[in-house]
Amino acid sequence: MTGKPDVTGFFDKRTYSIQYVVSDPATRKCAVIDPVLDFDEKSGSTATRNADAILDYIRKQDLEVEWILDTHPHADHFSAARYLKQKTGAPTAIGKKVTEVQQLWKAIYNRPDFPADGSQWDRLFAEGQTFSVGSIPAKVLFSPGHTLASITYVIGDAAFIHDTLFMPDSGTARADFPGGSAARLWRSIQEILALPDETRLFTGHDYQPNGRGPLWESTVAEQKATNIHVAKCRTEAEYVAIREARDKTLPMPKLILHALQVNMNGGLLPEPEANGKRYLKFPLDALDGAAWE
Ligand SMILES: N[C@@H](CCC(=O)N[C@@H](CS)C(=O)NCC(=O)O)C(=O)O
Ligand SMILES: [Fe+2]
Repeated sequence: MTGKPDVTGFFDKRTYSIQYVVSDPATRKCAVIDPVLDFDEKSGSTATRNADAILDYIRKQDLEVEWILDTHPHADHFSAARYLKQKTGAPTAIGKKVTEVQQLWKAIYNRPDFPADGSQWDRLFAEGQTFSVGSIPAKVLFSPGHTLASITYVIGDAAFIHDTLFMPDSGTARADFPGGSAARLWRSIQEILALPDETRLFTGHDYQPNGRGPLWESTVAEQKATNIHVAKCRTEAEYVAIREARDKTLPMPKLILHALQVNMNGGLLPEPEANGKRYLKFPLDALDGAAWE
């Protein structure tokens, strides 16, 4: 048994997202984390370029997909979990609290019949739940704050922390989406920073501060020493003040209203109407107080 998975990141330039293939060299089993389904909001076109590149890599590396995992219901892109399930037959999973996010958003979209029960995924992970990727032990930590349902996957010596900490020069994720909380994000970050210093941390976005090339891997020790939002904060109150002030200046992600209706449905696009076309639904004046571009 090895506790050190191979980790390959796939950077999506359109959304600054990092998608991961995490594999066990001993058994060639792998998990895919946070795959992106491409979407162009200007033309309404969808595509599977990112997901197909991941499938291509998996084929070339002779890997077998054991899990398709999401860290949280994303607000800036569609999840390709359903597409990858259809292609590989592997089970999809997300954190159990996704049902609370579904409750919130079914009200925002006024969809009283939407089943907010998590039945759109094969597995809903509870806090502390264990599973494995091949022979590598994996564990789920609840990491709410950015969203209510956010989780961290600790797989061997690697933690997939998505939108909690970004790279040290980029700080931390925002906490102002419906159900978000800066104080809870601070506590989730402290839990991640309590992992062993050498733990490899893989983030979910890299917004490339100062135009540098994309980066996504750090360690607990590096984050503790140099993360621009965390290293200088002594207390939760200090962090919350910095986070909330910054969040007030951030416009909503350009795809938040597109993405949540798809992602609360496990990445399944709306069913086509009688003419064979799919349609999205947009609430107006539903996200009060958001900064304008
Ligand atoms: N400009 C991006 C913003 C995306 C965004 O808000 N990303 C979230 C993660 S889903 C975040 O935490 N951003 C932190 C920041 O922009 O400082 C978009 O429109 O998609
Ligand atoms: Fe996010």
